[in-house]
Amino acid sequence: MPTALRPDLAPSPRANAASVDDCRLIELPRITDPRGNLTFIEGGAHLPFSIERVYYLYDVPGGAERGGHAHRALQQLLVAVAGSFEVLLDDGRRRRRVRLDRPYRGLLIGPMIWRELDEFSSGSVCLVLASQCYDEADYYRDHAAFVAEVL
Ligand code: T46
Repeated sequence: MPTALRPDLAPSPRANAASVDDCRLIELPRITDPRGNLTFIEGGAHLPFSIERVYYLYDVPGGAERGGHAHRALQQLLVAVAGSFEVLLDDGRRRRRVRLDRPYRGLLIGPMIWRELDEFSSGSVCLVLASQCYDEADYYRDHAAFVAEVL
């Protein structure tokens, strides 16, 4: 029997699991101007989702960490609209760190990716555009429970 047809080698149910490699940086439009620069984000044009919620993290004290959870369905775009911070991405198998430090660059994070935010610079602001309104039931706040779900 050809290998491709052997049922014991069929793709596992987790074959389409979310990967940290699916989290991508998006370059946003930049209108440069001597009066100051402008960047805009349109749901249909720049994001694979329509924007249902906007929130932002600010006045983050030095050494603080945010996040520490994954979402079942939520998609988000994170932008360092001021200053910089780092995002640790974790799909349960691999981890990757991304630094955000430009107001015209966003990080897209899909469902089932654990994220932790740290290394906030003084005065930094993390803008988040989200595909759904806040719903605590969408969160995995326990890392072991998240890993058990994705592996
Ligand atoms: C994420 C990172 C980047 C609300 O009531 N509405 C909201 O829209 C949000 C985001 C939070 N909250 C409440 C829930 C908690 O009582 O605000 C409190 C702090 O939320 P949390 O501890 O989840 O905040 P972060 O900064 O750790 O995480 C947030 C988002 O929850 C999360 O989706 O990816 O920012």
